[in-house]
Parts: sequence; structure tokens; C-alpha cells
Amino acid sequence: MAPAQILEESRTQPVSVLKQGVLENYEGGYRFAPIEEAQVSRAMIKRYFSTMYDRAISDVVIVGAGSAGLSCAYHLATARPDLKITIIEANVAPGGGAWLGGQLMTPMVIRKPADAFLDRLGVPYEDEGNFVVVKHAALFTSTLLSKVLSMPNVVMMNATAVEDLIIHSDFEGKQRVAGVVTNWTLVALNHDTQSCMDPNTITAPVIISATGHDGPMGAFSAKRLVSAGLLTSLGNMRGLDMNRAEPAIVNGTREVAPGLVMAGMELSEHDGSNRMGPTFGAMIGSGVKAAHEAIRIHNNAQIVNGKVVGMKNYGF
Ligand code: AHZ
Repeated sequence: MAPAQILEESRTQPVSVLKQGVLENYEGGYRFAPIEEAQVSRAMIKRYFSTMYDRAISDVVIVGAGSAGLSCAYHLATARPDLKITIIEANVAPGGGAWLGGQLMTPMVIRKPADAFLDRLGVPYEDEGNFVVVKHAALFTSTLLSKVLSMPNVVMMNATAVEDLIIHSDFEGKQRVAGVVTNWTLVALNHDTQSCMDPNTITAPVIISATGHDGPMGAFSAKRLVSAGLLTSLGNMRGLDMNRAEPAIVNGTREVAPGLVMAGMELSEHDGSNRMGPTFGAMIGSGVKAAHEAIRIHNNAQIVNGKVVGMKNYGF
């Protein structure tokens, strides 16, 4: 069909002509632009590996894209568009446990004042007085995820696990978390089946760990701090108490070891604080507080090639 004919057809039918020979027609005439298989491969490879190359040094690495990690990424990326933020998520699907509320039910409960974050995102909710309810947890998580991923300074590598921490002696001789050790999750899960499958690294002055409570991969950094001798023992998550748990997580979000900020439910394993069950305000608040901590570290540290080499007021 000649281009003129296609144009003519598009005027008479509910179709749109995008380009010569390309037609969006749902009456049997849908025509794609031609493509070579190698073009598809190269379109992905050049972007993915140039991103990996670039992010081998990042300004902030966020480990875990659950409600705490994503809330942190949103606040940090908005507040500091100059920072290269790299999110590492072990699962293929980011979002952690925030696709549902409690016991696989869809509504998500968020206690005030964390409803202000929903207003920032533009997520609608019903106001129940002291708390609000989003009709489906996936509405919160998909909106947050799409906003985070559309930020130019954010990169997410999913299906990638953090399987160790880089720990250096810093400029004062103190142990400092200086980056993460990564592998594709399918490799990380199969170390027992092969003799050697070495990992990759990302250097960064700030790591934010938000890997959730203990599980096959969860509470990863808290457990590694113990085995690395930077934490005496795990506090272990305590029983459910919504009123104690949520402020403990938000107010306790901090730099738990030099270079490592801990957020979300991973902190309950580190500190031995209560769980809150299906109320998500603390995950939002903790994510935002972790972003504040990352900004504080960036503002105070002298950073060269992703390494903290001194403090800005050091020696005064
Ligand atoms: O896949 C994990 C999930 O998406 C990811 N993750 C865990 N270990 C990782 C590793 N490398 C990379 N080694 C890793 N990624 O971290 C994410 C954690 O999300 P989550 O939803 O499990 O934790 P959260 O702290 O963001 O939210 C917790 C939500 C909970 S649990 C709870 C309770 O049990 O009482 N209550 C709430 C609100």
C-alpha cells in the first residue's frame, strides 16, 4: 500500500498512521515497522551495560525496592536531582510486600501523618480519622514505582542481589561500608552448584539497606554486620505492637554503621523493635528519614571517586 493510500485510509477509518508503512489498524491491517533481531539485542545491551559501567560508582545505593526503599528513592531523587541513585532489587518484580495489605487483602492502611506522602504522589485514599486507606495497595506501589523510575537520576537493577558489602578502613582507620557486592539473583541462589561465580561491585559513599525482615534474602545487611564484626548481635524483630513499632522504625532510621543507613523492617531485626503488621506509614516515614540521612552524609563528607576521604569540617 502506498503512503498516500494509507493516509487516505486513516482519514476514513478509526486508524492512525505513525510512519510510512506503519499502521495502527484494529480491523486486520495492523502493520509494524520492520526490525532486525540484532537491533533488539543491541538496544538492550548498550543501555544496560553502559548503565552498569556508569553506576559502578554511584552516589547512593538503595538495597531493596519495597515500600521503604522506594519511598526513600522518591524523596531522595526529588530533593537531590544531582545524586546518582542506584536501586538494587533481588526480585524480578520490585515492590516487596507492598502489593497487598494484610493477609493478602487488597486495601492498604497508612497512619497519619504519612498520608502527606500520598498527597505528594497523588494517590487517592479514604480518610478514616487517624489513618487513611488506599483502596488497593498496588495503586500506591505502582504509582510510587512509576514516579521513581521516571526520575532521570534513578536507576534500578532488579533480578540483582546484594550478596556482600564492601568494607574498607576509612581515612580515620575505622571500618566503613563503602559499597555493595552484587550478583544476578539466579547466580546468587546457585553458588552451591558451581565452584566459582564471582560477583560485581558498586562503590558508593552511602548505602541504604531496606531489605525487609529476616528471610532467605531479607535483613541482609543487618546479618552481614554481625558476621563482619560490626554489630555484636541481631536485636531480632519483636512481637506485633502497632503503636510502639511505627515510631520506633521511623525515629530509629539512621546510619547504623559508617556509610550504612538502615530503613524499613530490616531495622527491626537490627534493633530488636516490634513489628507493626499491615500499617505502612512507618515504611514511608523511614524511607524519607533514610533520604535525609543520605543527604546529611553527602553534605558533610569529602567524596572522591565514590569514596569518603574526609569530613568537610574535619580537624576544626
Ligand atoms: O526482594 C526484597 C524486597 O523487594 C529486597 N531484598 C531483600 N534482600 C535483598 C538483597 N539484595 C537486593 N540481598 C533484596 N534486594 O528488599 C525488599 C524488601 O521489601 P519489604 O517489603 O520486604 O520490606 P520493607 O521494609 O520495605 O517493608 C516491610 C513491610 C512490612 S513487614 C511488616 C510486618 O511483618 O509486621 N509490616 C510491614 C508494613
